[in-house]
Amino acid sequence: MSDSIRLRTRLAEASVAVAMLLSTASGRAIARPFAYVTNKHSNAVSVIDTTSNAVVATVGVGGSPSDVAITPDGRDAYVVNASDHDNSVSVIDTATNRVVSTVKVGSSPLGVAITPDGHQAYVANASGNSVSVIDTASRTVIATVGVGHTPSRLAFTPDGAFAWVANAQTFSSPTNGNVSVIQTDTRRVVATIGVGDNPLGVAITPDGALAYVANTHSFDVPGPGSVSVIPPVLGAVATTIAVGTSAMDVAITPDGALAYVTNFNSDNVSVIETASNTIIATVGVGRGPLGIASAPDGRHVYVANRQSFNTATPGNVSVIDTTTQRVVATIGVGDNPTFIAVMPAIPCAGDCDGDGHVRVDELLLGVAIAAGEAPHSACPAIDHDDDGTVTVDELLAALANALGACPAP
Ligand SMILES: [Ca+2]
Ligand SMILES: [Ca+2]
Repeated sequence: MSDSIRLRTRLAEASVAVAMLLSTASGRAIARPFAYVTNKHSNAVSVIDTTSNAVVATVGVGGSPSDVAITPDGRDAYVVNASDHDNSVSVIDTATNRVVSTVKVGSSPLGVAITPDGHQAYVANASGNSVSVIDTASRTVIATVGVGHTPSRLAFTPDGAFAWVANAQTFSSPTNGNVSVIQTDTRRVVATIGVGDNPLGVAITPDGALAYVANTHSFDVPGPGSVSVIPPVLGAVATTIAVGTSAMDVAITPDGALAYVTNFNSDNVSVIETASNTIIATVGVGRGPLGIASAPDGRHVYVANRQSFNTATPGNVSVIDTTTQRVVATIGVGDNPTFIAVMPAIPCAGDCDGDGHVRVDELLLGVAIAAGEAPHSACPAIDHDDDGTVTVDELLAALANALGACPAP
């Protein structure tokens, strides 16, 4: 028997088994991405179920939690604790919503980002003028990289080759800022790019073509915010877009089409079309919008409305529909919500349409692709390791997802 006939025989047997087992399967769960919001004056993180927009957990962390990032596998949330008493990162296990590790970093950590491969977390230490590199397996600091003055937030290029660090310079007066570009394999700063005043937020499009930096103007003096648009290949600002007062953070939708910028002292969000780099909408949100993040499906963005910079005040999160550019929900959280991260989509083997279920027709399509009777493009999700071929193991993984559930979230 040839290999191809043997494979087809096994696939035919598998598809019969699938059909029989599915006839008795029930109660499959839908993937539920969760959003993690830091509450600076509550010393806690609120966990929002994005399918219901309800707060499902509140996790105590260190003092003055600032930024939060979630590993690509969705298992851990890294929260930086900016308080002088802490200068640490709390690692939250997202399955239990408990802090499982606390890692000491540099002085006044404000920003955190995780490499696309999930192996390292980079933490920007605002008073330390440095970036701490944490190995996520051992949860220890393995390197410290000197950067510019008052590093605030950071982002990785999609290939993980570079980390972009926004250096705010100061939080008090308008001061021209810059971005340090760290080459991740050597952990050296290979470029410094001048931007606007007091840059804080930084995000890079999924295709790596453009970086967006939100320039606050000043944290203490409300003033005109702007966004610097930088093609990484150019290594310099190509376009500057005027936005609202005190621009803080920027989030880009997964399709790369839209960039959302929070304007802290305008109580609104500027929506930039990346193809034209023009503002296509301005969305009123809560008071003092600061952190912003897109859901993995790109249908909604989540805005942390901090309310006040210094006074402890209960805050909330605005949910913006990215089709209508309207707020569709407001969620009460803790005091002074500051930054927010939404779990990435966890790939589900065999879920061709990404709805969180593997149906019989999706399994049979997978079998047809494996047998060469349907194109790979008909369901890339069946090729779980993305190597171009569909193996029996991948079909069985899809079968397991059909019988049980797609992986959490
Ligand atoms: Ca499906
Ligand atoms: Ca494969």
